[in-house]
Amino acid sequence: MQPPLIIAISGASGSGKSLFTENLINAFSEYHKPVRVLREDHYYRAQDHLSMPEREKNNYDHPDAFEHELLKAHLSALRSGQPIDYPHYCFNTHTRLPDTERLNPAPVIILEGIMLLTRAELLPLYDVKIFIDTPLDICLMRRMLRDVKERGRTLESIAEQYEATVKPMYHQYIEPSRFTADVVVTQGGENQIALDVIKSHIQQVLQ
Ligand code: UZR
Ligand code: MG
Repeated sequence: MQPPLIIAISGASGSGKSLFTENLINAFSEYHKPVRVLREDHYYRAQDHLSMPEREKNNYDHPDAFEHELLKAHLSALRSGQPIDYPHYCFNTHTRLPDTERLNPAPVIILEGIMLLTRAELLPLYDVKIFIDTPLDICLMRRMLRDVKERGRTLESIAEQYEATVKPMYHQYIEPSRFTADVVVTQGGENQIALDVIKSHIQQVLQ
């Protein structure tokens, strides 16, 4: 079997990574599941040994908050045709859920996450590197709406996190990682031309 095509999609929190990924997968709905998605969020470190207040104080916008060693091992496994035990993470309790999910390799693997392009040792594992470049004020607005609705946050806690880590860490880690990308996508997850370009690249590989 040919090794999978691995596509990394990165950008700020709220930039439209998940939407871009979703729209890309939908473009392949007529195929028989050739595309598998892995989310970097699932690789946030387990923090069962910490108290809730300690977990709340953690900097989740730093590359070290992720178990990239495990992600790297999983990518290598998928490349060599092995299945992985995909972790699941809970944003309310800030730690891993007890159960993992057995995932088999697929011809195309899409990875999405904020710090994917910040680690030199991960870059050679990606075949295509995409950066979703959305103005930070738009990212913040989306993040506020989402985190209240889906992640059980208050506006106060979102504002605090934004000032303390999200914004400074974006400038320190995520923004510079843009220059490692093969493709920079403006206008977020619904940029149809960008979706078409990536889609035809994937189709070429699938043939
Ligand atoms: P996306 N995050 C949490 O709020 N709690 C956690 O336990 C783990 C992560 C946030 C994190 C980051 N930051 O900005 C965001 N903070 O999840 C990344 N503060 O997720 O790319 O889906 O927005
Ligand atoms: Mg997302």
